[in-house]
Amino acid sequence: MMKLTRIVCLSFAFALLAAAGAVQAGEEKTFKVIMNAYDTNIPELNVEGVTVKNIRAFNVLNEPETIAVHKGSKVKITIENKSPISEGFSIDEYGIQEVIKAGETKTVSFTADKAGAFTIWCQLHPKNVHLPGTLNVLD
Ligand SMILES: [Cu+2]
Repeated sequence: MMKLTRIVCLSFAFALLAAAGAVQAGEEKTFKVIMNAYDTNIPELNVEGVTVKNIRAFNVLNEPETIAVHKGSKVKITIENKSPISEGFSIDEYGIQEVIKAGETKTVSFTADKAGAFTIWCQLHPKNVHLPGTLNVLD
């Protein structure tokens, strides 16, 4: 009876370890980024023939707020563009460069195989009209 109990406990512990290992190796993380335009007091901007008035920043809102994953994770980011014009979504170090049209949603998927803090930015417009985001890949 004692012996049987020990065997059961051991196999349970092993199953837990295997599960923990599997979660780390193939970890999949899903994020949502919302790009939006906010009214401010600076002069109008004409982009793609669309005049945007009183707008300074095209903000990047993340959900959850911080995009942080462990190295080796599979990352899926859904980007929704609520801005009145096309917006770019770039992470240079990962070779990601997307254009999302006004009102559209796109999804990018990649494996986070490089550790570090990487800027998420819009390649279509001057950097000073945007608040950039960050992808954090933890070693
Ligand atoms: Cu932009």
